[in-house]
Amino acid sequence: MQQPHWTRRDLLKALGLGAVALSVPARAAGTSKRPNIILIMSDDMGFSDLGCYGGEIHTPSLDGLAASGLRFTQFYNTARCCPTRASLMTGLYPHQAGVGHMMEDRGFPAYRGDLNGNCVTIAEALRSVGYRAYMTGKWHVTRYTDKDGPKHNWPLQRGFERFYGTITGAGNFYDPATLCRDNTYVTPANDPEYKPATYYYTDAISDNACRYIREHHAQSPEKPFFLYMAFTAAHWPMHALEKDIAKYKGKYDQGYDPCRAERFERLKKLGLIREDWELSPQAGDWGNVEHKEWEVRCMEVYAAMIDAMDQGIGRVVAELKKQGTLDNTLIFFLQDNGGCAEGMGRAANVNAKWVDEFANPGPMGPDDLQPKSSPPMRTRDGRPVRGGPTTMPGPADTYIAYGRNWANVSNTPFREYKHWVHEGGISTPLICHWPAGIKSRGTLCHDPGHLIDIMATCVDVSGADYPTERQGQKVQPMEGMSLAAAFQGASPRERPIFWEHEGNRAIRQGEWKLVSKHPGGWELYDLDADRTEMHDLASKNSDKVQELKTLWEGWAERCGVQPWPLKKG
Ligand SMILES: [Ca+2]
Repeated sequence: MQQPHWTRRDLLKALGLGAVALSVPARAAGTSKRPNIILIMSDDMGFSDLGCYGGEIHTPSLDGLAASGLRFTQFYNTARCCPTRASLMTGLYPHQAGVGHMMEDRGFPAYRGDLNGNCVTIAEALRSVGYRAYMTGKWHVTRYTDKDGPKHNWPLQRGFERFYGTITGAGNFYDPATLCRDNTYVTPANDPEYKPATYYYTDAISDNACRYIREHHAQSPEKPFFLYMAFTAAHWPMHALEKDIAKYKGKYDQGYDPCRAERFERLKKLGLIREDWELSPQAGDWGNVEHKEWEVRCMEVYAAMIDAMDQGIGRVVAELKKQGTLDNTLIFFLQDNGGCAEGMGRAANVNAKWVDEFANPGPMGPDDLQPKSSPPMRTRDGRPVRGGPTTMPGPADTYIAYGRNWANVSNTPFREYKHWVHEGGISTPLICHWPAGIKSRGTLCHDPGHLIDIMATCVDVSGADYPTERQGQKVQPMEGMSLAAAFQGASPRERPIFWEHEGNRAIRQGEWKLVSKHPGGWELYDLDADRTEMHDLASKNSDKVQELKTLWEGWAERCGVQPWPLKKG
């Protein structure tokens, strides 16, 4: 399926008007019932990992949703776990929700590491029209993780009726820290409600989601539901089941280059990128890799983690079919940030601290909560967790990231990684599937969109009244625009989109993007001509730099963005 060369200018011309938001009925024509909404997000994945985004990883469930749904080619997250989740849940920029950085209280209102009182979650917003809300997976929008501490920003206090997942980020997939059912911490060993033969967090997220769907249809079939599934795949550590890893044996033996080249060609063939964009520079030199077998294994496990997630999404889709509600369920899939270049567990000497110096107190009892989300730590049966290039990743007693060079493959064809706001850090697939409400199926939408648009879309298609007040406090207005126009094949209104994370800054308006990698200066790119950000036009177009810089500064001031590194607030 070869897509025609496209530019935003061409599309606007074709529509004959420039950009006007079309009026779209709040609910799908021909259906009186409000749609169920399932929002699925994965963790630390690159733009081209999924099959339907050019990847070689086996993702038939997501590919199937893409084939009968709509794929966005220029959708954006905020480059990091916590700010993305805060923005996604509230429809605000992360700083406006109080999560400008991660989960520490940095003193400034925009950096409290905890959702503030002036925002609502999608679950809270949809309550006005009778939705029941469920969540499985990673929450990561509150700094309060103590089991006896404040829980005002845990899922059940933020609009969800049931929750199974983790309050913090990262952790061992076989024994996640802060594992929680509703408001109570549990362990894989003592949870009476989930007893699989082998505990694996990705499966647990999918299985509990299927259960909530089943129970919803049994208990309140007349009501619509909102389900938020936040997978921790494929965030480090590289943990996957052997049956899934085995499928990728041999797939990555030739190293980074062929994999990147194949993805680049498939991206073009699928129409996801333009033929004339250049491929960003290669990060790693396979010839110089010392531990090739280990490096290959890292990517095999990464692929297996995504494969397992896709299998779980397949089970969720099957459950919806069984309940007869797939047609009027709007399913979103997206990723929270780009491929991750962090070096967790990759240094040759990590085991000196993780094993040799770690006082290992033996096995844990079934009720002992896993106290650690990263090493030094032990498995539930008392083995110290290991890393480094002599440890093959995958099992519970390993803790290793796949590293910068594979992240560069994941982010093909873009530059940079998680943390940065060049296209490799902030570009995500967005798959929307809704047979009753999406006219254009199997097609691509090239309009830029951002996480903030998900709240606006949920409010729009559900007919909800976005709250102006929550617990006596004023709620900030939504920042995003509904994607419902795009569901009908129309182009949404043009608007600027902004980023700031750890001093990395960007603004996108139309084809123009002004971006800076902290502590460097501004770079300017024409993304219609050069989305891989290879040709900096800043010195040739200082008027455009000034215009966009002024817009960015106005946004930063309005949202409480502080200079990086943060001073004490
Ligand atoms: Ca992440």
